[in-house]
Amino acid sequence: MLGINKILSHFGIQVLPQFIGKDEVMDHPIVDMKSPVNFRMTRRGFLKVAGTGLTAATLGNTLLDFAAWEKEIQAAPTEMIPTQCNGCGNRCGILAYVKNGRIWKIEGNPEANGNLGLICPKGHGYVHELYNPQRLKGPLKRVGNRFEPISWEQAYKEIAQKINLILLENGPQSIFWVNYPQSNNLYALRLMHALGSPHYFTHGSTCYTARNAGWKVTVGQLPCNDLGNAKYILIIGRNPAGGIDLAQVKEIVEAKEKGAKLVVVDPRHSETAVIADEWLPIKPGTDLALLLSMIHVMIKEELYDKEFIKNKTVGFQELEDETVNYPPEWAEKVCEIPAKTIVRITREMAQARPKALLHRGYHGAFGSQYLNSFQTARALAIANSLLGNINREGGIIFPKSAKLGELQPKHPAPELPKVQKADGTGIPGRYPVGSYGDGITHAIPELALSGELKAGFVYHNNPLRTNPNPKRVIAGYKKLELLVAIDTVLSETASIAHYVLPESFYLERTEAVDTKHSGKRAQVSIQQQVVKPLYNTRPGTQIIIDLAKHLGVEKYFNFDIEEGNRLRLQPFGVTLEELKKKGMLFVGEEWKEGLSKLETPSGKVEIYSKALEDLGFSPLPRWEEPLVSPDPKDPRSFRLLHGKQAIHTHSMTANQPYLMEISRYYDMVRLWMNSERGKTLGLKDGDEIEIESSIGKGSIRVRLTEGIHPSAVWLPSGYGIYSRNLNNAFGVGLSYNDFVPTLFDPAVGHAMTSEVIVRIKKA
Ligand SMILES: Nc1nc2c(c(=O)[nH]1)N[C@H]1C(S)=C(S)[C@@H](COP(=O)(O)OP(=O)(O)OC[C@H]3O[C@@H](n4cnc5c(=O)[nH]c(N)nc54)[C@H](O)[C@@H]3O)O[C@H]1N2
Ligand SMILES: Nc1nc2c(c(=O)[nH]1)N[C@H]1C(S)=C(S)[C@@H](COP(=O)(O)OP(=O)(O)OC[C@H]3O[C@@H](n4cnc5c(=O)[nH]c(N)nc54)[C@H](O)[C@@H]3O)O[C@H]1N2
Ligand code: SF4
Ligand SMILES: [Mo]
Repeated sequence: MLGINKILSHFGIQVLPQFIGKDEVMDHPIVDMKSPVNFRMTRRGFLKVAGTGLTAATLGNTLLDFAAWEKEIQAAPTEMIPTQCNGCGNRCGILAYVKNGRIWKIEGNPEANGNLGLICPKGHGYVHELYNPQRLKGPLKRVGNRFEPISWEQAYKEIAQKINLILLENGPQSIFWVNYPQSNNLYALRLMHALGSPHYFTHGSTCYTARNAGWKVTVGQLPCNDLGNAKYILIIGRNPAGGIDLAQVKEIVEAKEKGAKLVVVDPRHSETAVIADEWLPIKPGTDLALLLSMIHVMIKEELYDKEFIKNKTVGFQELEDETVNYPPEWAEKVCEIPAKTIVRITREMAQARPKALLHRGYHGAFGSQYLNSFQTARALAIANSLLGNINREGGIIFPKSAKLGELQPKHPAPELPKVQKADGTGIPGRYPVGSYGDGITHAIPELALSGELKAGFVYHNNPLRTNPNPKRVIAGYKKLELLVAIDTVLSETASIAHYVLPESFYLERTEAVDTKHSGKRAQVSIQQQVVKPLYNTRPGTQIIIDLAKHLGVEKYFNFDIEEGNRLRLQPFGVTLEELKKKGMLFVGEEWKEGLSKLETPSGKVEIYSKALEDLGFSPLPRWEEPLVSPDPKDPRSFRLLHGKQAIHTHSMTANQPYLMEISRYYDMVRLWMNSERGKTLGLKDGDEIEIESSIGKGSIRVRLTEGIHPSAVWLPSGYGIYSRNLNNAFGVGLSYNDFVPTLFDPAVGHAMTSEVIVRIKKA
């Protein structure tokens, strides 16, 4: 295994100097409140209202007659338009109701695979952002230390001029685009390819790339869970009731009602642990040890599916040889789950197989957290394989996917770029197991500081707040000759951009047709316009097409959103009109049980991976310590964990007044610490503490609880906003990213965001 030097030095870095402070970003007088992009009402605006005759007195009378007003509103006709929520990446199907041209309410679309008719609190809260006066109202250009309004045409012209100059001087590989993984990502990718750049990124390296890589190497693709039909569900560090997945929660509840058992392995008593039959508070970073010893028990007691192992896997013998080293008594010492419990739950799972599954995971435990995350995901896939549940009812399933129609041949695709991706994803000797499609987004600052990247577009992403080590990220993004942010508000990232292009709010725009494949039958879906845009904003797809036209690559973008959507739907035999009426439609065949050839080199489950061995990595999951661990002799030393609360999404909802009010009301902006550890530090519940890591420090109030492993503290991840333009969120709470150094896992390149030790004391 490659050592720490590779991890820290790949981009020529050490634990990093802080070039400039966050204060510098905060101190930019970002929006000139007196300019026409004013967020307050201008004198002219006031006079306009006054001119309608609505004087204070008549307004007063209107307000007094509330009952009449309410009656009138209730009686007004409503129109229902199905669309997709944009409160987080789940993009649930919703039905939006409009009255008098305003949003009246939203409901879950009962047809939608991903949410089965439900909506979460973030979804309800985020709707109100449509009317948030802090929204961007038109394109902005940075002039010195302030923003000035600029027309779309002029913004496009100036951006294109600058990009073309940079292309001429530095070549196409100096330009990048960061996209939230969403429906128009193929258009953004097409734009980068049209310009000759391979540099398209998503947020994956701070979210899921280790998990995806583990599954991909082992079974060829990322599968889903058939939770609704499972009899035994073991969830390791996934919290669908807090890191919301509505369909999963519904399916878990249904399975439980049918008698299924739910076991949650989480150092923290999560929202999902609340509904579990058993909660196993594991020592963070040691899930690999638990899995290796569960595998040990399955093999030793011959509990596994012998036929599946014989016919559908390679490397079982090597696995047996390796896992003799991991008896439950060994695992107990490492992961702190009693050996007896490990043996019992393994036997129970084997009894229930093949309708027993270990959840495929997401972010929290092994998405992008630890040095051993990739091998943890491999061990998880292998443990499922031993249960013989792969693509079986009630097990781990390969969902049916819907491959969208192509724009070509009508609109030829640009050639693939000839240059390699500078982040090294997919390249032997660099990050060969990393996802080329996602890239290593948190390497962008390094690549900007080294001069390899010169200009970039950041679309629906906020790396200045959502990537680790903000001071380094700020330094990197500030070094760019051109930064264009496409957002709906002045996020941290938008606040330092040279140009800010305002995207229409999701309810104001029709987007590229999307596919959903979380269920047993694929769906196509559409986000469509529900209300007219309130301001001078445009849909993302339109912005991509407009940019292409100005950048001289219009021949690849000779279509509009609607034509693109019709072409996308072509393979499915459904019309755009039908889709618009329903919001989502099932397409393609129903899922069927059984395994044919897998997308791995051997076509089978690769317990032993020759490909990994050839790349210099362990071909089998082996126990590997986390990169760093708290000092057991220091009462102030903890591992810093983080995670979702059901009412917030990443960095994008903290500014929402209703959602933030819930945070305040329930006192949720606190750091979780084990009560016993708190006592040792002389702390009482609610006390202010100081927290410090090698790269940052801050203070926050503490929540003392039995519900967290003593070795760790846990920070809710939706806070710590430092853009002054988001004044409802500004300065509330902390972000884990303020404490996490810039790290790159040697195989995948993920950010290892839980490999951070903090010291805590009473403030
Ligand atoms: N409310 C809300 N829901 C969301 C999102 C959101 O922002 N807000 N975002 C969506 C996205 S992009 C994602 S990636 C998912 C994330 O979904 P999850 O991965 O479920 O969410 P997290 O809160 O990151 O982590 C889940 C749990 O992992 C636990 N954990 C931390 N370290 C360890 C460990 O070492 N071992 C084990 N076993 N457990 C550990 C945490 O205590 C936490 O309860 O949520 C999606 N849904
Ligand atoms: N602090 C913090 N960091 C995190 C996480 C976290 O929870 N907290 N989670 C990690 C995980 S799991 C993930 S997946 C990543 C997510 O990382 P990001 O994608 O950067 O996270 P978001 O906060 O969702 O950022 C979205 C940005 O898009 C903007 N936005 C919202 N709606 C629209 C829209 O309709 N159009 C446009 N153009 N912009 C819009 C928001 O204003 C915000 O600035 O972050 C990772 N890092
Ligand atoms: S989980 Fe909630 S916020 Fe996310 S898309 Fe669904 S309803 Fe919207
Ligand atoms: Mo994520």
